[in-house]
Amino acid sequence: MKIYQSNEIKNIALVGGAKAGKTTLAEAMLFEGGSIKRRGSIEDKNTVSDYRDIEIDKGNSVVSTVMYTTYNNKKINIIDTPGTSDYVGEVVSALNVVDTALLVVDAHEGLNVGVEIGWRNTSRMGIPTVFIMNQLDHEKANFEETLAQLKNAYGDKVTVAQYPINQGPDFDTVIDLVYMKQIKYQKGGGEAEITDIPESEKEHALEMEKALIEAAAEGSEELMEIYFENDTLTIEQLREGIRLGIANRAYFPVFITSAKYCIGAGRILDFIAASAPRPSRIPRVADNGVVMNSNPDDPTALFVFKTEIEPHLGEVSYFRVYGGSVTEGMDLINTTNGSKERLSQILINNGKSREKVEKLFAGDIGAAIKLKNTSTNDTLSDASHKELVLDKIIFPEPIYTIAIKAVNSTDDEKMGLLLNEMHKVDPSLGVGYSRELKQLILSGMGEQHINLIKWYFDKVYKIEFELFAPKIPYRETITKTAKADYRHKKQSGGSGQFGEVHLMIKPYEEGYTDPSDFNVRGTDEYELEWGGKLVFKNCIVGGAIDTRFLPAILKGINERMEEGPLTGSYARDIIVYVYDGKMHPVDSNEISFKLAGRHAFSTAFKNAGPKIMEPIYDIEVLVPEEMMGSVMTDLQGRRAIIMGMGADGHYQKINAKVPLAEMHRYSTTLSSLTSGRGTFSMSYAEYAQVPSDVQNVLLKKYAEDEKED
Ligand SMILES: Nc1nc2c(ncn2[C@@H]2O[C@H](COP(=O)(O)OP(=O)(O)OP(=O)(O)O)[C@@H](O)[C@H]2O)c(=O)[nH]1
Ligand SMILES: [Mg+2]
Repeated sequence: MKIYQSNEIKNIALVGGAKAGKTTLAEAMLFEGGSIKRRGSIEDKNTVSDYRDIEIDKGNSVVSTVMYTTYNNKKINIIDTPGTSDYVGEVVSALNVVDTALLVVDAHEGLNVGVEIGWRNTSRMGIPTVFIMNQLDHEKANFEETLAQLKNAYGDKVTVAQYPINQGPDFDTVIDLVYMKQIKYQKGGGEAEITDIPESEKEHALEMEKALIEAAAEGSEELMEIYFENDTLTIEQLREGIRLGIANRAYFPVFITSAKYCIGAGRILDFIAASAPRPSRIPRVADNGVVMNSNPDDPTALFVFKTEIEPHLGEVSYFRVYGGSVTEGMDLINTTNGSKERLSQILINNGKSREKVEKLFAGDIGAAIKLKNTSTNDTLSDASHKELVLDKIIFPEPIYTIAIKAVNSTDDEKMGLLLNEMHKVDPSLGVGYSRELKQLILSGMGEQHINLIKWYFDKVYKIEFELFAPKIPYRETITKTAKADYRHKKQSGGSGQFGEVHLMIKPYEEGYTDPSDFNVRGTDEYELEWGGKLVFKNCIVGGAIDTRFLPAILKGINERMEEGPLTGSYARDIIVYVYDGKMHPVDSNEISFKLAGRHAFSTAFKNAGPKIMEPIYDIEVLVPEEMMGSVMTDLQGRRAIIMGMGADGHYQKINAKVPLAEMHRYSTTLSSLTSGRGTFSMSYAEYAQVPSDVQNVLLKKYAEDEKED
């Protein structure tokens, strides 16, 4: 394998909606680049990209696949991503390490939700984007309509580079506006026939070329001047303009293909090799502010963007080189966690087939196996650059949570280990045991994401499990002041137990004042592990209780705070004034005061207008205008408080505060209300008191559960 220099490398990701043809297009590109001799297909379950058992079983991509081919002396690294929106974590990690996105649009579906999500991700991350309109061979393919939709949604910067002469089942010929030639492809790939544009097409082609040249001229001021002067650009100037325009996201070319018949894939490689941004165009910043531009003269720095566990091989860590070069056998330091790693082998992949290489230069993508202590998002650097920690991928926040339990409790431990492994491979999947809820919680991007876990447990690990709605982490608090006292007294044989505590509790709020009738002698403020505060005040006068018993009283109160008197949930935001009590010269001890403190606190709590609090989330929903009505009605049914609404491109954005208890399976509901077009994100906002009708329901349920136990 030839070793490619930094300026001979291009990195692209295929993104877009499910079934647009990304995997098939990747296959066609590998074929045209000469990396494979035969093209596989989704139907025959033998593509390079969809090689995993789960992908063969489901007939679509589930995780991203790293591949490469070569064209015109360039190495083109291709990452094929899954289109199903629940697998967006894979798309985000791929977009983090490529310099161009190919956004694949299905020519008969037109602008669908997959294209919209692809566009949103590439624009949010500022990735140069090329549209590939695929499936031009489809009997319902409609180039003009699809183009109009793209222009309408994303503006005139969407400009055609090619248009079809014969779309539909006979599709094989295009007019290429960069070359100003007609290209007739062979169905199945191979050498295309390039001829002059026929007379009948000339006028139309010139008109279309003009739009392309205008768009390209906007690439730089210099080109703009040349264009004004000469009214045209030379092909070199045109290419330069296209290159600059793409890199700056000022221009989004549209190419057309039929991946199924291998039409157009070679031309795309040709275009990528010539005009797609170089690796140096998209820098990665390090924690210390150093900007890594994939420069081969910089110190070596690798960023791990993906981890996979392969049968017989173990952990495979995919990385991009952001500085210097990496050679086989090199010793590196994982600057994220400080451990040493040796790259015993460097691999480059085409799906499941791999070859060893001796060296990779900055900008390139490769893989390492059997690293000892390295995960996705870690940096591996030259040992003399311990401070070089590259910016991490920010994975989307999970929006779907579910509790999981093995049917057979002997599987519990194995299940926990497997889930942790799955999290390592897919950081957008959250796994954690909640001590508070006493449930193992999975969180992800939607029901389909969780279904992947189901698939692995059913088909591969043969572990039976159940899924439940996760419990809600309620809190308890008080709304008014109350006093209580408790005497703990026990006389059994020898020494007895005695402790008496008088206390008052009051809701904690910022800027509170102490009542004037107490003489506060000491204040301890605790930030509770589960949020909120406990403030403990010693107001004892005349030595009614020894100070040495105060920690025991606090302990008793703390125990009750951990298991609130209403529903057993954590209590928060309470000030306790211990102002009186009694001791016995012989029988008083810590346990007595702990119990007295605990009981006095419980009684006071029940008389202090106790309230259940629930977690509230900020949610942001994006929906097409015409679907606003049904989405709003649904939100109102979820006790949502609408905080704002407004246009966001072609969408409406709704910001609302919604109780977590009402958000269960919201992603599934939103998807069915909007035919998959609505998306949302959510993040924890605050705790708020539940309305009294909800509180009554919760109290009743708690009482019933207690009875059952
Ligand atoms: N007619 C026609 N069918 C195509 C074309 N490209 C792909 N297909 C078919 O469309 C279906 C989906 O193709 P894939 O390549 O799996 O699409 P994808 O975009 O990778 O889909 P996901 O992995 O689910 O995101 C398969 O049945 C393909 O054979 C094309 O150019 N023309
Ligand atoms: Mg695919």
